[in-house]
Amino acid sequence: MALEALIFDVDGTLAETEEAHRAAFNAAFAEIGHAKRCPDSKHGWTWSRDLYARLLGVTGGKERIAAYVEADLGIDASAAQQFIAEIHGLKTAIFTHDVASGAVGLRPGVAETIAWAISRGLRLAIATTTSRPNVDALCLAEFGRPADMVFEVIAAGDEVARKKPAPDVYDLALERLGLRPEACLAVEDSLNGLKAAKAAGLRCLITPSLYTAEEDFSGANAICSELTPTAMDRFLAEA
Ligand code: XBP
Ligand code: MG
Repeated sequence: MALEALIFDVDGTLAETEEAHRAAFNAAFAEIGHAKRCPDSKHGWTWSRDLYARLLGVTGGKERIAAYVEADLGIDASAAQQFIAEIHGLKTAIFTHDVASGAVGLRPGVAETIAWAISRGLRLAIATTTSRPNVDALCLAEFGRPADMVFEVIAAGDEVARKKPAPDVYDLALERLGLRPEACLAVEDSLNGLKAAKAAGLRCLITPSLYTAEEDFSGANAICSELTPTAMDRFLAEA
């Protein structure tokens, strides 16, 4: 079946955003004054790169905070849902502010690949675990246009019941596109994303990112260090 649409992941794929997310989490923890709200913890509510690399195994910012609260503080996250939501709301505000300044930037080749897709009449979609405000802030800063002026369809984390590696967000993108999985290609950076795309019946091209370079992508249809029009032409030629 001919390729009709590209469905992009956001964090780590369109842009190396996870260091900006980590900084925003840490700034939110500091601002909320967690020490006043929770007992001291062995990590002191500061997520180092190594700790964040481990926490990224949990997709979704709220879910990630909940996993940390339970593992680090030994607190039942279900009893801290309002506190977690408050932290995550502040974190998202800090992240979108930082991204809006243009501090993150698209990964090399992404803008050219999107232009390549448009020139070939391919439809463009997003399937991401991150929160919609983050997608909007990134697109406005990096494409100079709102996200829905760049991508025809956007499926974001909080719109579905289960986040990646579940297929839900890809299923939602396919439903909104009105396309079968065989007509689309997912572009991802992580094993959780690869699993989600495959579970939705999609072929998946992987561009490993800062935090996923060591992951096992043996089930991917293609792996390339950078997303470029040449990589896309090669994928189509070999598909
Ligand atoms: C990556 C994620 C997100 C981000 C943080 O999403 O798992 O949770 O790390 O964003 P993807 P939120 O790679 O699917 O784009 O705090 O908004 O969840
Ligand atoms: Mg990603």
